[in-house]
Amino acid sequence: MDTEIPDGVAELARRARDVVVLSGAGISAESGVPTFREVQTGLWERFSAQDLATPEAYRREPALVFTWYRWREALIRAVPPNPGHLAIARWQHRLSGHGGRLRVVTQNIDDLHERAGAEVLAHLHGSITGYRCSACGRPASLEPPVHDGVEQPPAPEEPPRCQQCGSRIRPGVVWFGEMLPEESVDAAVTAIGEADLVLVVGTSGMVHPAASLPVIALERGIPVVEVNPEETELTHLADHVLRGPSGEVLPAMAEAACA
Ligand code: BV8
Ligand code: ZN
Repeated sequence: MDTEIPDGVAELARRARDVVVLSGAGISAESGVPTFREVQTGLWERFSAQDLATPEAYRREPALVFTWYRWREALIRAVPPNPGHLAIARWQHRLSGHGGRLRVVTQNIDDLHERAGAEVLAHLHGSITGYRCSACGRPASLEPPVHDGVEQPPAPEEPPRCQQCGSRIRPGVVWFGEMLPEESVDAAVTAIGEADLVLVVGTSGMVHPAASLPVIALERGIPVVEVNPEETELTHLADHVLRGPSGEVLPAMAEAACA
């Protein structure tokens, strides 16, 4: 299905010189990475992602939480970027070659934007590969996990210990109740403050403070385009809504922009 982009939006894409893309889990859905809203399966059914993505859960059950992240990391490493990621990368390259820029601000902890060839300005919620010591913060580089294609995480394994201080290693992600990296938030706020077009792609707009970033664009009176198959908490902020999967909509947007 080649997606039709309304003329008004195609014109915005063509004219934009300073684009910001705010992406959420939905942009990786077509690569096969489950979004946060999708239910967990099997023995993990009793936990919601929300319950596991917290410092309390890690303190209470470090092996369970650590294993869940290692399984998610293995899954992410096993799937390719999809046409939506590739379209953003193409658009970014085209703009930087013509005196413009496209900056990516993502809530996602996967590296699919990067593997599609795009530069990412900010990972607001950290990265699945950025393991560090839970006490002294020393970065830890772990061997990539094995992905034997199982539908659910393996039996919980104890996290490795920090070589410096012996404390447990934790995932380099921002858990619920934890502050977002200040430099990431500042970079995102600055970018949206300078943009002439903001795309909000594949996010339910339920997690703060990331969800409040598009409000900056609204206050500045610059156009906000939502790309999502469903209505979200941010739909009311958008000037234009493209109701469809990002893997189909974004290539059509990039096509219009690069025409
Ligand atoms: C903080 C990393 C200060 C971990 C994540 C009450 C009101 C307001 C706020 C709060 C509140 N109570 C608590 C809070 C604060 C809390 C929060 O916002 N809670 C929400 C749930 C109410 N926020 C925090 O705790 C943040 N920190 O506020 O610090 C502070 C400090 C101390 C005490 C209090 C406050 C930290 C938030 C970061 C949490 N970490 N990720 C990990 O990944 O394991 S968030 C995680 O969930 C993801 O990163 C992502 O951001 C979020 C999921 O959201 P989405 O990305 O939108 O994904 P989702 O599954 O929800 O939706 C998918 C979308 O894709 C859908 O719209 C779907 O339609 C669409 N889609 C599907 N297919 C496609 C598609 N779109 C396009 N194409 C497709 N094919
Ligand atoms: Zn340490």
